[in-house]
Amino acid sequence: MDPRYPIGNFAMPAQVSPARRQQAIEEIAATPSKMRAAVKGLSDSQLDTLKPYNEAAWAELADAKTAPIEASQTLLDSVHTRWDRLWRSLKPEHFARTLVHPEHGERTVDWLLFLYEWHGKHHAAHITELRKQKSW
Ligand code: NI
Repeated sequence: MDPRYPIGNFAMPAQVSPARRQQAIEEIAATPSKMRAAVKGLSDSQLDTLKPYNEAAWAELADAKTAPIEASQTLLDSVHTRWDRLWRSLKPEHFARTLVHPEHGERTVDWLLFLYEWHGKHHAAHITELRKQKSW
């Protein structure tokens, strides 16, 4: 397994339905508590070991290096509180709307939804897989 992709690469679901969208919204809503559980009980030095799996440049900034993890958890909670309301406010037709992603070009709102469903699981798995590997 490639440790950078513990749950594999992102792929759009083969079939998109309202129920599948709802599942993605629930998964995104659960991300902050899953991250909290994933890092629970880790020491500062164990948390530093997680850095190689973070985005390289971001991890070099002073706040990423030195801020207590609770600051990041609170940030994640806040972003997801806002985000959850946004996702749940969308009507079925909104998911087909297009946007231009700076790296991926033209995509749909559905793509963004499923990408972020994957993204939360992806980062939580970085931590849980490393904990397994190190027996933390
Ligand atoms: Ni990421």
